Amino acid sequence: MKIRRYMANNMQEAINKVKIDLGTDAVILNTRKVKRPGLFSFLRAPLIEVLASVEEEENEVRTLADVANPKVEELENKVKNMEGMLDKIYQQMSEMQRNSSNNTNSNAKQEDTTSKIYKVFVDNMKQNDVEDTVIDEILKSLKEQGIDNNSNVNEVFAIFKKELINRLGVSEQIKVDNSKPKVIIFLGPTGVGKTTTLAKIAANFMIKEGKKVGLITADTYRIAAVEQLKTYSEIMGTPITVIYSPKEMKDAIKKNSDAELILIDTPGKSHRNKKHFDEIKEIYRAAEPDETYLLISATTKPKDCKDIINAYSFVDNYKLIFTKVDETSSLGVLLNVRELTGKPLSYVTTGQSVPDDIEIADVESISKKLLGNS
Ligand SMILES: Nc1nc2c(ncn2[C@@H]2O[C@H](COP(=O)(O)OP(=O)(O)OP(=O)(O)O)[C@@H](O)[C@H]2O)c(=O)[nH]1
Ligand SMILES: [Mg+2]
Repeated sequence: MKIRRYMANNMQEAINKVKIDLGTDAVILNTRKVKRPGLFSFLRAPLIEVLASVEEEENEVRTLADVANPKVEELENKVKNMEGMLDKIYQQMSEMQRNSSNNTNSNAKQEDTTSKIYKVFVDNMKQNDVEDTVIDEILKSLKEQGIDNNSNVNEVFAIFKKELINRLGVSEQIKVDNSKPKVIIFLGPTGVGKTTTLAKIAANFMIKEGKKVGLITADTYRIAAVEQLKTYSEIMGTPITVIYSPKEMKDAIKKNSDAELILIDTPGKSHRNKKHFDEIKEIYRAAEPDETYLLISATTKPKDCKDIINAYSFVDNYKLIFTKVDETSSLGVLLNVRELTGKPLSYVTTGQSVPDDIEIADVESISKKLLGNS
């Protein structure tokens, strides 16, 4: 991937520079205002700095399914850390088992070892902020299945992992429906990453899968919000329709009827403010989406998660996207929310870069992470 930095007097000029230099496949990674150098710089408008990137290999076609994005090395390191961590646990456990069998073979000792092994994984889930009620459910389920008395570390790990994989369910992603445009709406609390995630998904489908994507934004409350999505849409060369009232939604969807995917961005409105939040409901109802994605940050506190889930209970069917998993070392929120809602996991986002920092939610690796203590 080629990454370049551009300075310009305004956004349009910056975008033109990016397009000329990197072509229309380029993607904006970041924009910011920069103070001009010099004594009287405060008298003049700031410069715009744009960081843009383009894939270097022309024929390289990757899909989201490839999960392994340019951060393969980083992921490999994570896996290595995980393996190291599990090795450590195994060593601790084996030591414990040896000691207990050296001392005596009594049933009491055996039970002690068993409960210590279970405790390691329970503690690791707690460290990952898995809620106590969820852990109780897991232990209850193992008991009911008669698999709560194993003293082999590998087997206990496998038992917990299987239970977590089952609980996290099958991860579901956006699929293009060839017969008609699929209308998809993105909902979630303020600043959770709706616009960025929508841009990542749009870019992945357009650039990597060659699909026709239409963008609609109902977020006209902040100039910056429309600009943000417009910038992405210009770089990707796909149109964006801005709607100023839910009444305009139907026409906006019709206007994009030649697209395979129509992605709708919604404004960040606090669910604590009823009047503002009612607008979100109106936008949602006007869209009559085929699919809805609720975004929750992996850094959200448990109590706030519950409030968010309650607030969005007006949506019958939605899938879960967890954002900002790069900002936390504990993934408990993913399991807690899944337990509370029963809704399918879909994607996780792992950083600010468009389009790379998004992955399919992989329930196996999430389960391993929940049982580790790295
Ligand atoms: N670290 C990290 N930051 C992210 C991620 N996704 C989005 N962000 C950042 O979070 C901030 C808010 O992102 P937006 O996409 O504007 O969020 P939004 O939900 O559209 O915000 P509103 O429209 O104001 O509600 C930006 O600075 C993003 O770069 C992520 O996965 N990891
Ligand atoms: Mg937004």
